[in-house]
Amino acid sequence: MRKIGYFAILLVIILYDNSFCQSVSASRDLPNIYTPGTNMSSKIIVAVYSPPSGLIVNEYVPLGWNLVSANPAYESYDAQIGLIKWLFYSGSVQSCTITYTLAVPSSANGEKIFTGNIKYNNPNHIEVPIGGDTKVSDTQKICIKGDTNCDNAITPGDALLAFMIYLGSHTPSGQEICDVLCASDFDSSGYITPGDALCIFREFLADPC
Ligand SMILES: [Ca+2]
Ligand SMILES: [Ca+2]
Repeated sequence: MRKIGYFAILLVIILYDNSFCQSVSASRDLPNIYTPGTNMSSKIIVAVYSPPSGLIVNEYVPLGWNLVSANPAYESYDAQIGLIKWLFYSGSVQSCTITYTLAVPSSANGEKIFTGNIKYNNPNHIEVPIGGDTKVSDTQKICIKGDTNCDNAITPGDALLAFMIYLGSHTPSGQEICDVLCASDFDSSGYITPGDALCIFREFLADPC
């Protein structure tokens, strides 16, 4: 009897889990840098795990950055709010890479933000943000491994800052003069971990990892 009870609980967990399982995800891939007065291409990688009947992809690009081309073709483009919309339905809802090109104004400078979301029914309405890159800048920030606070010296404070970023108790604002996330990921693993913080501290001690 107890086994049946466990089985029932397990079944409920599986069903509950499946009902919240995301069947589509999307991730943006921006270049590292943009050049004012030229075209810039961006990608949205759409992964479909279980195809819904329809899918809307909304991408908000910086205002004044006009759309030059898109593949696959977009459904609508509103330059006033910088919204490009793609619509996929029935057989066309499948994993794909959307590529689009924008004309960067010659007056553009600083950091520019990209946001977006995907919408579909599964069977309830689901809206999730497009993940991946959200920012592009006209200048590439310098990354000195371990110098997380951009002061050109490696100190215990840098190790602490990397550890705080790992804990989520500090989020770089993007206004820093160096690339803080790159500096914090000491071993270039793609993740900021306590090991990175430790290696930064050992770098300060002149006892490198
Ligand atoms: Ca420092
Ligand atoms: Ca790392």
